[in-house]
Amino acid sequence: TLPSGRTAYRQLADYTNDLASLASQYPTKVKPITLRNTSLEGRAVRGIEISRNVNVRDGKPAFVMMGLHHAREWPAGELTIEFAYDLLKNDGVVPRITNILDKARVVIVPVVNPDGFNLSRTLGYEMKRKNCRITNGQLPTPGQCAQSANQSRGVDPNRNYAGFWGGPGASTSLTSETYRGPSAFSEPETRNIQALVSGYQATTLITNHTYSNLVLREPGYASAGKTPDEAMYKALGDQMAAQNGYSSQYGYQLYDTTGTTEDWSYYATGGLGFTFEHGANSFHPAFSNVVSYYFGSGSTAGKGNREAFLIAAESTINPARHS
Ligand code: 0X9
Ligand code: ZN
Repeated sequence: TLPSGRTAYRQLADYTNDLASLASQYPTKVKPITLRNTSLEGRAVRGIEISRNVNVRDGKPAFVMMGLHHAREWPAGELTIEFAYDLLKNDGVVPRITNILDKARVVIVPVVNPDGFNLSRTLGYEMKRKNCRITNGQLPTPGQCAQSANQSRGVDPNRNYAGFWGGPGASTSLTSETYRGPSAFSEPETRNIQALVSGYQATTLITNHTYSNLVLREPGYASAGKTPDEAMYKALGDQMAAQNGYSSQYGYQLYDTTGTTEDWSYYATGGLGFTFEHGANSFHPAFSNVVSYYFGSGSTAGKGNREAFLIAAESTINPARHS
């Protein structure tokens, strides 16, 4: 059973309610966060910060975990919020978790792209990937995003960051699934994460996606070359992959991209950013798969992403020990 006890995919309102109820249930350990910008359709983008005495500004290092840049990748949001439940349920029970709350801050944003997710999860266009940009520089009118003529429009939030923006592996066409947008950080979703990751000075981040069973690190674009932190970056990726059973590799080994989350975050902040691609072959398989992704199954039984996420959180406390 998942830490929250859920047995079906959440809708957007479930994420909103669950974040709010965690904040009211654990007022000294959970601080609600509203990101800087509303979405194009006017939705708040919400998260929580988790730590011991969370309302004290003590400068503990931060691990940021996000889900649902891509609307159809439903397990990405589930795994992100389940880790929050796990930390809060097992603080004081599991010593590793107690230690994480003592020494670090964990920042959880399960739904980066609420407009796209709402369309995919609730309004019937399940394969929606991008945001709800219909015309560059303009807000969509109500209902416009759901119209069939517009479903293929939108900016890919994972091509809109300012890391190598404008390079290969991203499109200039509004109807392409990898449309980069008219300029870097043109979209509220990416500006939100820019402000969040910069504000927390996140030393490690995971952006959850589906699918392909991968732990991806920089470079996302082969010509960028290895990072100066390659030894530490690889060691951390490999340790996490040893737990969830995925392949630990460079982003570009999947394919070249530019403007993805960690293409920006690593080079802008020096924090170690990873894209996790969960699952073998489906963007949102039956919900029971989420349980396996979280706790492992088969050769990874008892391990899984839970253990990988714990390692990521612990890495903020002492990154150097991973080298
Ligand atoms: O293309 C993406 O944005 C990610 N895959 S997905 O199927 N979830 O859309 C992968 C991006 C990872 N980075 C690189 N491949 N460079
Ligand atoms: Zn994705």
